[in-house]
Amino acid sequence: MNKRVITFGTFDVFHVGHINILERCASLGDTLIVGVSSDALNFSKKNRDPIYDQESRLKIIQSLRFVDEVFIEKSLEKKREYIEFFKADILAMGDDWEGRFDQFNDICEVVYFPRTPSISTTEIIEIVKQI
Ligand code: C2G
Repeated sequence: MNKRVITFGTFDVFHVGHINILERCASLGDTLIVGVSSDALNFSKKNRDPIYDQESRLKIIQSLRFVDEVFIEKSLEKKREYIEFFKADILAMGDDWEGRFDQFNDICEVVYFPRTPSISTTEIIEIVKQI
């Protein structure tokens, strides 16, 4: 059976932590689907605009060889709809979201991977600001 894996993220200022999680997600199945947070969703979560706009972030994710399908995630509340629409067997996320998506266990397997230590978009922005 073709196993379909779905994951979500902003993936702003793309870095190796993003690659690691996407590679891990891809290793769980045959098809990897990635929901990229819209600019508006990102603003509502983080209270700032992303550095790269949603079309650029989508294009970067789409160009990765282990990513098969991409779409813009418009609302955090629509996870169940997205999982069903894309017929995902597995939802995988980094463990900063540990426990937050367990409610979807009734329609798919929910997996959390450890975050890559010592790298984040926020830290990169802070470092660049100081240069
Ligand atoms: N990540 C990671 N290691 C890092 C940084 C990020 O494993 N050092 C993972 C996160 O755990 C997440 C993914 O990379 O699974 C994307 O991270 P973000 O771009 O920060 O995404 P976020 O804003 O958490 O959006 O619906 C959920 C949201 O869209 C997730």
